[in-house]
Amino acid sequence: MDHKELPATVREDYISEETKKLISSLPVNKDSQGNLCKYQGCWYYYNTLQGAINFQNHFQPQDTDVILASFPKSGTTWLKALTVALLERSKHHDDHPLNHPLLSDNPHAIVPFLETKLYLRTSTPDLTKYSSSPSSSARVFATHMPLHTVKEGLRGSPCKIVYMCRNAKDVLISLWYFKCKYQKLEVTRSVLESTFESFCGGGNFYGPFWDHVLSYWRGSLEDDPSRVLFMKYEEMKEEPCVQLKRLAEFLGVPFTEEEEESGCVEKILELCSLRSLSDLAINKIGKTSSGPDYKLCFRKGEVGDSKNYLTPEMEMRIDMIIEENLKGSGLSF
Ligand code: PAP
Repeated sequence: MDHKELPATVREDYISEETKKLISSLPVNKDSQGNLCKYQGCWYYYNTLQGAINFQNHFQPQDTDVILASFPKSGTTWLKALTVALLERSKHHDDHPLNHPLLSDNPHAIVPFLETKLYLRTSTPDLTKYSSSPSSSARVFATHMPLHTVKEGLRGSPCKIVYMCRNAKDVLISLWYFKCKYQKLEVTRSVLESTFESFCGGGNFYGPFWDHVLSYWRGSLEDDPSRVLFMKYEEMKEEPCVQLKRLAEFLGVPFTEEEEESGCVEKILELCSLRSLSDLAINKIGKTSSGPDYKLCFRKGEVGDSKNYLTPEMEMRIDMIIEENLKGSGLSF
């Protein structure tokens, strides 16, 4: 990819003098797209670091805010869609199904990322249009930053945070595919191998994966459990109704008996399914102003797809790294 074509998140043209000074004191690293530095235990491209710092210094939380967090390729798009559908459902009964925001916009456009979208270029973004609906006061934002970094921007506000995690091997394969498609590279074993090495070394964008996951896992145990909800992609696939109800309760919008009887849980799951979302015109042809085509958000969405690509040696190595790093935490995949 030509440098001029690099996504804004990867470039280095928004960083302030202060951030440049900070970067000069941080560990640095490089990948095929650009330079990274390690800030508060997590690797960022420089513009994205600026976005994270802008967020930390200037975000004004509201107690009703909802933050959707994840490591990239862990089910963020799905979590955004489900959350929007849950919070919007009172406004979208069967008589107005076509008005639903998910039918005309991509989940990433409805729920923006804090550090890579809202705060990337500015410390004073206009957040007024991000309420989940005009009648509801909940604003919904997303992030790939680890919990301790997010918390600095929340300044003690009791916002609700939902984390979606996914097993490392499927995340890796999803990253590989996305990287090839987004950078218009051929999907080759050699790109897989370099993505694998960088993932296992922990020096990849937002890595190390295990520290990211652990920040939220520990937060969900140590903080007030009504504050951080830890969800797993695999559990969402395995028992979607149970997990959707869990999410609804956590967000303070539990399903009523009447809703359950009328099939509302199943309708939301259907609306937010990979098949339904990827079939919509907006997701087939739309794209963000600076980001990838929306169609790249959707691939297979399967659990265990990594088996089709990783050699037994690769699997063993990644399993060992994850096991070693999660040891004693009580978290397993
Ligand atoms: P992001 O980090 O770019 O936001 P994210 O949405 O977290 O990506 O993850 C993309 C993965 O979620 C893809 O997985 P795959 O490559 O293994 O197929 C994508 O297919 C999957 N995905 C997207 N939407 C859904 C959905 N509605 N239901 C289930 N999985 C989904």
